[in-house]
Amino acid sequence: KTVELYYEGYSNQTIWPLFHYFPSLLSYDPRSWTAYLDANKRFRDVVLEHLQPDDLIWVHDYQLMLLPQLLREAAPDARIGFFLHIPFPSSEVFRLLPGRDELLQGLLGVDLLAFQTHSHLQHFRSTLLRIGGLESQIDQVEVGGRAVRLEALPIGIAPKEFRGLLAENKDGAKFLAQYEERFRNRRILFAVDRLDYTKGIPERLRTYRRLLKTHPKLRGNVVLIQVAIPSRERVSSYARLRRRVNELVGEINGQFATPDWTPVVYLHRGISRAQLVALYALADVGWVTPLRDGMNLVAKEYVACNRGHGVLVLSELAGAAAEMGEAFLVNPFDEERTANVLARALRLPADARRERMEVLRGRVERNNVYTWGERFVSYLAEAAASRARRPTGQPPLLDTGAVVGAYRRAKKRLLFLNYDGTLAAYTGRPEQAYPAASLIRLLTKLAGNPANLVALVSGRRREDVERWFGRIAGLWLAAEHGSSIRSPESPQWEILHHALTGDWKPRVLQLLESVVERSPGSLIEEKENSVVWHYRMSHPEFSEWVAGELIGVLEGMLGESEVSAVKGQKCVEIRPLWINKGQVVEYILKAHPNADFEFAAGDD
Ligand code: GDG
Repeated sequence: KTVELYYEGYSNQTIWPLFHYFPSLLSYDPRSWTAYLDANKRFRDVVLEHLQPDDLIWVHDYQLMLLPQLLREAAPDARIGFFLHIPFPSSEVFRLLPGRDELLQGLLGVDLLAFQTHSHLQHFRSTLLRIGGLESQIDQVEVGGRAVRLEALPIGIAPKEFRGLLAENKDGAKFLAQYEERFRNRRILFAVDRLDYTKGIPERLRTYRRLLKTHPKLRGNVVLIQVAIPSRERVSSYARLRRRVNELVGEINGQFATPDWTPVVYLHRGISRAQLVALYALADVGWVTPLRDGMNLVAKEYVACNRGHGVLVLSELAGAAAEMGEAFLVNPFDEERTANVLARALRLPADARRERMEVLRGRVERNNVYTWGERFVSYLAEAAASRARRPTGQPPLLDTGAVVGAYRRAKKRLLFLNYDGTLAAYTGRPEQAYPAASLIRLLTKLAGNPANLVALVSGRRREDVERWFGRIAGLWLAAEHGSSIRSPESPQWEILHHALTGDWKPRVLQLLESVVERSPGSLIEEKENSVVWHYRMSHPEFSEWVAGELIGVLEGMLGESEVSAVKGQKCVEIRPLWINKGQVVEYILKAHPNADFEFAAGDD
């Protein structure tokens, strides 16, 4: 039951169609999600049973996208990599997936995450940003202080093993001789795919029909050999496809065949590897036109086995197209143009065919499956080693044991704690980030210890800080980045700096209002000494660009004044230059020169 819901269900009726840009074929049953989770957990349990300290764990493909994080939770130090064999879709398509957030989290449990192409990697990054709210770099993303390395590692084949079958006296060579005899004087177009709607088989057959219609001279002189291996036959969309392909083959042969010529030779079954390489070697055209494909190995196998006389007609929607620019690249949905490209490819002089094929072959030889595997494994080992050293881009982690020891030994401790992004996570709107009851309890306990001086140093307005934390006994409060401070003994705020006079605020507010108009979802926060434009809820890339533009305009506008624009976490704050949280530290240190433990936590 689990296998059916997990494999035929969530894997092949939900993820597969969606990741190949067929949202209309997506079907989703909530029970299949439970089964997917269950199956991934079972894989985890088996891996954990066998895991040794020096192992590398390499997880493959879309059926196991939850496994990395499940493993990470159970074995935090494990070295884990993941390779996705199918495309990673654009974020707008990924958005449609039930379970999308869990899948993203699941994948991010790795040290190394690799895709077939740079485009898939870019789609993943933009999905992280738009759906997960996570910024990333071209080759890595940080998740909770841990770096995840991102790579595009196109898979290859084992070219020599394929070609080996064509050596003298080998089975491949024998089949080739038979086929040459059988198809003498005819040019062969060859296609082999799993019978899958992503492979573009009906489109190819229709294109072939068009080719025969518009190029009558080809009739009797070309043969399309289409091998379609039965696949996932219990899924209804596959059964429908099978009927459609049968009909088309029947129609074309019925319309064009003559007593001594069959236009389409159709095999609905697998063939031996020896027969396969013989057909690759024979074919004048390798016709590889999926509607979407992670890579497509058939294209590479054809190139490896071809004797230099053939041409590769390749869909630009296959991952392989990124590395195979010397092929004839086509859009398989455009049947008219594809038919013309085929006619042109068949007319191409032998020299030009050989030239293209040689370049392609060189690349298939070099980027083979062994170099692919070695690269993956060495990148994974590197990524895991740098995680173990320290998370990239971050200051070194504090040694918790040492901090706790120093805390225990100290007689007078000073603790400076920032609020947003430090004690509370960022939320869409600033007012939603109120403190959890557990945080209030913790601060009450810390501040209640007579050996501690705890100061909450926030950028927020006095009212907010006071409303949330004003009743905690012994707690120092600092608001608006340290422009005012309140000691626990007095209910009065002490102003470290008085608000500036001058007309900067109305001018800045007017400018910000126009920016809010252009960036839906963004908002303005007004404080006594400063103004903030928040854009966490706005379009991530556009608003980042607007923030840069805004700072430029503000710099010109504020010129030599005492006020400047500072970029914060998804916000731009306009405030007097002299305001900074450091002055709170200075103020308190001066009053407590005997402190023997000073601890500050903040994110800005
Ligand atoms: C996934 C991704 C990605 C086919 N017919 C016969 C036969 N084959 C072999 C071919 C080739 C393989 O099956 C098919 O590989 P593809 O890459 O074309 O496609 P998927 O199965 O969809 O694989 C794909 C791949 O993973 C690897 O990362 O390229 O994009 O979808 O090797 O030769 N072999 C034999 N008889 C057949 O009739 N012996």
